[in-house]
Amino acid sequence: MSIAFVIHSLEIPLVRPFRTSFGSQSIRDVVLVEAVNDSGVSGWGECVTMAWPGYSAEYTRGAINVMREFLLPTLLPLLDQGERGGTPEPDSVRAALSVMQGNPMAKSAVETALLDLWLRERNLSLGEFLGAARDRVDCGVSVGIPDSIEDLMTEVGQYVDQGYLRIKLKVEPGWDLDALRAVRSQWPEIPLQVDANQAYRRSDAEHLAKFDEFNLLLIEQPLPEDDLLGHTLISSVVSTPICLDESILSVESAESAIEFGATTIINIKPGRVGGFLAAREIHNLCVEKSIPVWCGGMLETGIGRAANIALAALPGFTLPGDTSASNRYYKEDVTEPFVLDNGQLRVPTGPGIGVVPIASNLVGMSTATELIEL
Ligand code: NPG
Repeated sequence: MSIAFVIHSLEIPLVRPFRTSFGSQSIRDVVLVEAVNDSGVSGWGECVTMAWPGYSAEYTRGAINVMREFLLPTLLPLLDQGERGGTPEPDSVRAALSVMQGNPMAKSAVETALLDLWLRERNLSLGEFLGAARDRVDCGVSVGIPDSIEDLMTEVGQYVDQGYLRIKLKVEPGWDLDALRAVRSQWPEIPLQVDANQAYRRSDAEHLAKFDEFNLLLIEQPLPEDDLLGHTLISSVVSTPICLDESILSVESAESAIEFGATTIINIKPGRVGGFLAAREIHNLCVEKSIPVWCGGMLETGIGRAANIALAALPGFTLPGDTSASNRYYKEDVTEPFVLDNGQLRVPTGPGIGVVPIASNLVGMSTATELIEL
């Protein structure tokens, strides 16, 4: 048994530019990792980096480099052992990758491709493997920073009409209270939350407290990633629950943030925490500590989306995720599209992540393909 890896670089236009406090993108730079066993079965993982290090330190070209130069070669002894035992066990893959520091998105893509392959060989779905408790998940939608309040109202109106169960507004200093006021006056009841992507500072506590009047589910990541104390401090001034995203990098940082009073809700993204095994551990910790969790999104294609939806079906995911339908992002997805049904998406039930790329879409969207045989 040998495993070959193919790194697929794709570019897919977004249906509309997505602007956040860290920048704007109109084309999604996607990397798919394919792990192929010698029976020709492929497992797939999506790397959620962006082209530039705006959300976190990782970025796409760096991620490809670290996979090629370090992560895949690190797996070599494990894959050699696999000659007798097949695709390596998910825990061994995770342990082998953990000797390299950081780079959680690149690690998650490699780990997920091998996990998907391992599950397909066993005819087991990712949802079953992770412990999914439901067959559909509630979906929210994340609304980028538009050019005007008018554009915001049009975009939110479309999502409400499509049936999304919760709206998340991207905010930053200068684009917050007016946007919230406008959306709340039109939709007084809709579950609403905001995401600042680290754009505020401790000195903005009083300003953030003004968000309280809009009856938000949560304020996501108002302060920089490493400012846990700052989040604890603003929690004493702001009544709306604080939810951490960028700050939560591992089960240990999740536990620290919870114990420290820096967060009462957690956004779990497999890419940010280094894979689905780590994501499940954080979920389990949060269930034990009665901390609600929800599944974040990174503008994934159907490959990453399928896996995220399996995760979002775990019992502790009690808030709608950023797990929107394919047409929220792309005119054409790389897989068969995920279609919203009553505000929900169906958890894939096929082996592994349950979906594969459509071959012609993969070719049409491809900018580079690299074969790595270890
Ligand atoms: O629906 O996938 C989605 C987008 C959700 O807002 C969203 N993601 O900060 O959470 C985020 C943001 C993001 C997108 C971050 C792309 C990084 C890259």
